[in-house]
Amino acid sequence: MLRLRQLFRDSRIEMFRIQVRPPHIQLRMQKINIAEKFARISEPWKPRIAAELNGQMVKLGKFQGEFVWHHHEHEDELFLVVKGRFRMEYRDQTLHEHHEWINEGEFIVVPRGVEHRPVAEQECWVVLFEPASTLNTGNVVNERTVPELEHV
Ligand code: NI
Repeated sequence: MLRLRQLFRDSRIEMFRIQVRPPHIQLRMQKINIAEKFARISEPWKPRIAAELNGQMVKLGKFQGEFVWHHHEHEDELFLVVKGRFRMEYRDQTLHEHHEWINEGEFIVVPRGVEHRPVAEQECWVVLFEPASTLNTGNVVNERTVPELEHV
């Protein structure tokens, strides 16, 4: 009886072992606590990589003040506000401007080619979802450009 129980236990361990995935996959499956990650970010306009999937990145960024006018030639960008709010400003080829407030719990997708500038009067926490190739300042390169993003 004892032997049988032992055998059963061993076979369960064996089954479990088969189901365990290689370490790099296990790492990807770690859950992300958004508030915890944002607590580690101090500088505004410097998004950090929280996760990657299907060639896209989930980035976390603090917005405060005015960003730069820019557009992205090839990428659509998703902005999801998890704390605070920000104003997304747009302008077309005739330089006609309009804007929209994105509040906590809301998101917006800015299509490729659309000139935009996020402005946050107070600190705002934003989750960005966009292709890995997306440069934060798009077609513009200046002091706000972060060519290589760090993980958080
Ligand atoms: Ni952009």
